[in-house]
Amino acid sequence: MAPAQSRRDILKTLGLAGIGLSVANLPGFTLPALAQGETVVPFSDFPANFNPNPNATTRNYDIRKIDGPYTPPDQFFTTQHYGHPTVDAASWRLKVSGMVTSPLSLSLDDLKKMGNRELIAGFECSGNSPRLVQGFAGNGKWTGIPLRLVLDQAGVSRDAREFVFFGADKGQEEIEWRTQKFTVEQQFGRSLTREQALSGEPFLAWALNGQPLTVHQGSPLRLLVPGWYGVANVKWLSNIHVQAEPYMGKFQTRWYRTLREENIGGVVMPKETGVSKMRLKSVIARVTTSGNKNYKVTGFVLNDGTPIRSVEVQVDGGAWQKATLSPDTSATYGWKLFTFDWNTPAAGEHTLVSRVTDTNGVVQPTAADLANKKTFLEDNGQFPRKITIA
Ligand SMILES: Nc1nc2c(c(=O)[nH]1)N[C@H]1C(S)=C(S)[C@@H](COP(=O)(O)O)O[C@H]1N2
Ligand SMILES: [Mo]
Repeated sequence: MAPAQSRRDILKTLGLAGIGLSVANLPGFTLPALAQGETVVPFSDFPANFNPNPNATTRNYDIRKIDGPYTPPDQFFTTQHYGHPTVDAASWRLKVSGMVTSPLSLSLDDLKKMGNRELIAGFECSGNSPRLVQGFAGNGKWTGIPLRLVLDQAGVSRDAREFVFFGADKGQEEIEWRTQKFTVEQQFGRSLTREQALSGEPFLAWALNGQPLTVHQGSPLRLLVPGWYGVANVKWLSNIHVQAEPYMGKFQTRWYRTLREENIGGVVMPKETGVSKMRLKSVIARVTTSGNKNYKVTGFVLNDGTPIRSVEVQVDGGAWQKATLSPDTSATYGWKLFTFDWNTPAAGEHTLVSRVTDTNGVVQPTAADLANKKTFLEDNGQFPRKITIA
């Protein structure tokens, strides 16, 4: 078993120890920062080969390091399909084209003149799972403006139905059609329906936690669709194209869908759905102790913004016990942190698992409940963790 990680070790990993900063005096770091003398108890099922940086442009967040409501920008998970495009901030423009009365070409300064709002939103990649120790998730305070302001300025035509968001990143793709194959250069693109795009919720962000977006985060501008899986949050946003017909691009209609078997009218059928809103998930992120035989379990909840009724923790298959939701993370679309006091567990190995229920009565499924899901995206199953108490 690996030795327990001390508060100082955690600060070291965060790169703060050497510059004399402590968790306590960082902004926003209230619950669940480690208190003096608290140590992290290692999970015995945490993969020894966990690699937070598998390649130059991908980063997993090590959720054991959750230290407050917001994920530090330099630790926010990151991933994309075509690598990082080169975007020249000075000549970059956000274009709005298609079925609008006034096509637009806006600089970042033009956008900043339209307002300055904050949005607290967390998200996970729809591919986040136990395999990644749930590290493809994070929570941020974003600065920007509602998408609606830009669309209103452009004047959306009455017959417009579909809003396509293109990133500046592109790649070569083979498109199969019947017996033919076409090689095309394609920009990353995702779409929203008219109702979704004009709802007032989608957001155009240029800063994360008060700092301009990094290249990883999609500088200079990205879309955020609160409550949706990460794929909706188009980075390096360069063009919004408004059209009447559904957008059929690869990342809209082929890569980001889920195949389930469902009973439809008495017949079990395959059913394919597009990845959209985040499915209700809770995750145990870490266990800490102050060395007095009492342990604290901390985790997060992500979902589509529906209020949460309860989070419960189960130890070794026993009764479900209520966890406490942190008052520091009550924003509708932010992740919700929870804690659970686990007092005087016996020495030996234990299994901990959490489950969340929303106010509609939807309960986080078990892995067994998800057996009808054939493809791996949208894995919101309960996430058991193993831990050894000395
Ligand atoms: N332009 C562009 N935006 C993109 C992607 C991409 O490949 N290109 N990947 C999406 C996916 S699948 C995810 S999970 C999130 C990741 O955002 P992050 O790197 O800021 O965490 O970006 C989304 N936005
Ligand atoms: Mo993703």
